[in-house]
Amino acid sequence: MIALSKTLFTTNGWDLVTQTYSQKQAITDGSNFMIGNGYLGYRGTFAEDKKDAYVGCVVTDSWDNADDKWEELATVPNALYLNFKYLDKAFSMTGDIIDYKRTLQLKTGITSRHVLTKIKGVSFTIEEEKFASYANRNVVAMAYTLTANKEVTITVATGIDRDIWSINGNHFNRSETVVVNKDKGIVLTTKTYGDKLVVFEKTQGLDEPNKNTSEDEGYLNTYDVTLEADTPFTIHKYMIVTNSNDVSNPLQEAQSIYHQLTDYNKLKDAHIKAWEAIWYDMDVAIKGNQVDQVAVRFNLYHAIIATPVHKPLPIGARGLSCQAYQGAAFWDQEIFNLPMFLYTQPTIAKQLLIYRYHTLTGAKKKAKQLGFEGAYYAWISGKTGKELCPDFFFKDVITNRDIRNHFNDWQIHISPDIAYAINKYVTVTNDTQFLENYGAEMIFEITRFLVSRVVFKPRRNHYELLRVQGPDEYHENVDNNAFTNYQTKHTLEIALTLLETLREKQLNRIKQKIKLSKDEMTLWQDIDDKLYLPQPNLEGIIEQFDGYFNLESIVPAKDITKRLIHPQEYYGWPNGIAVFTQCLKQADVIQLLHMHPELFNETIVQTNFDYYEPRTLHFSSLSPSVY
Ligand code: IFM
Repeated sequence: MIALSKTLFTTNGWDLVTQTYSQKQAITDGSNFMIGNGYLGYRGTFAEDKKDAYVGCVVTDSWDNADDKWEELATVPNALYLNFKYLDKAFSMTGDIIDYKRTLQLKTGITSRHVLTKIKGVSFTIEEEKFASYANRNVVAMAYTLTANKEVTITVATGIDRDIWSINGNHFNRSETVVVNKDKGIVLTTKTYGDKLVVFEKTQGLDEPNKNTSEDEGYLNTYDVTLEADTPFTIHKYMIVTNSNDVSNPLQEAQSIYHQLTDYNKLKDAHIKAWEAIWYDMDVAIKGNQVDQVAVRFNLYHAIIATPVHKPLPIGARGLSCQAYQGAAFWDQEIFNLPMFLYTQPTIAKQLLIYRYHTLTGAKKKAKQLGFEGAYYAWISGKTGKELCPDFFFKDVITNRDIRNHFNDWQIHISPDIAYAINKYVTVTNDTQFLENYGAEMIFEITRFLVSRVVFKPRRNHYELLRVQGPDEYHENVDNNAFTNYQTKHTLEIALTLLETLREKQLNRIKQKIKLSKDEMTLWQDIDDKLYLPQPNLEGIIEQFDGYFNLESIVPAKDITKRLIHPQEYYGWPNGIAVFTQCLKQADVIQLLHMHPELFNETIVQTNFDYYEPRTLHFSSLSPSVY
């Protein structure tokens, strides 16, 4: 066993193993050990777990606003709930546990648990296995095998647990129950958009229930089961999820899947084959260091299961692991997720960009609302591209007052970041059809936005970008953030090159469609010629934004934490402890140098790395990988 952390191990560079159980770890374990298939994400929880263990199945394309503030993906009732009682004592992980091992096989996307426990003098072994099917993405399957060391009769309770984890409240207005054989289905209607989500259970291996409970009792059936001594007894359960955003009749679809599900092992074999094909394209093999190996595969695994492939939808910044970050796309999607697909499964990269094309109308609306032209993409983008980032989301924990952050209207680099990704996609794939049908139009609209956003400074005879927020989110309302300015220049150059290189007929069609005038294009050239680009100073350091060098330097950056009055204080705008210092939240100038290796030589890169790294707090998981 090779240790990955104090409690996590690997044996073979593929499996993530723990033998430590702690309720305090429920949030982290639930995310680390989760399963998913891009259609849904099922948290790493156990069959008997309830809401307090953060049980949740997050479903794509189910955005709903439960509390008038956070539009987020819904979590649906848990159709894999199952537990047993012996002599009225229910099994629990907090009971007498003699042996425990939990595994996530990154190779197959199958998670399992082995437990040996004693209840009232009888030893029970539980083998539980689950996977979010890649053969049928509407299905999560579970095999639950119980063995007792003597003949006993137990009571099994299983069904659909409605009381699930949802961070910002209940997302469903109505629900109705459907019964098929001894199993149940629920048709749920979301509050904001009235979407219908259907959740069905299918149970195999149990006879007739002795109690078929009502909706109010939580949709659970109970069964009396006699276990023969030392003889494994297996129950198969399937959770089926359908959505009216995918099919016109989600109930009919769920029922049809219900009837198709006959053989657990067949479904599992097809699932394993699908993962074999994924890894064939995407695995990164590292010789020697098994910790790095499993870390890379762990990251790939989570990025893969987070990515919807059934239709153009965003990759949530936290994938489908929970509702935090609203199941929505940030710049993470283009800059951090897309490249791994670009070089391995370019059709997925393309679909992510087509998703951005579908949100172009939303981006144009946002630009207009803020007084600009073209396409200003949502900082937090759901299905339609409407800005999902609320004005207020942090609290000043000392005054208890809401903080007005400006992620939604000042973090403008999201738009050129999308142009950057489009250009990269086309450069790598040479997919001119995509460029002509979608890419060029997006790039032109993004350029229009940037052009309407720059400010001309006559005495300096150049254009600047004022009042922005770069990747370092602790410094809002800054001028000429180097990252943003260079990304803007890059977009202008892509747009100007397209004007030269697109096939004439196609270019004219796009120009007509978006009413692109000659004057506009002349202005693009002028801005490209005269956009202010911060240059390395005499020591070779690029200033992150105007005035950054005048701020207090704290090295190492972590020393700043000593200034906290309250452990949960927000570090950034308008008055947090980082604002008047050089402490960065995450890679910013280094982000620029990472994305544009053509701009500066290695000495400049090294000099900036040495300067900025000690000043960086790495308080975003996007930061260490870039450094
Ligand atoms: O997009 C990131 C941002 O750069 C840092 N805060 C979290 C966001 C979502 O991951």
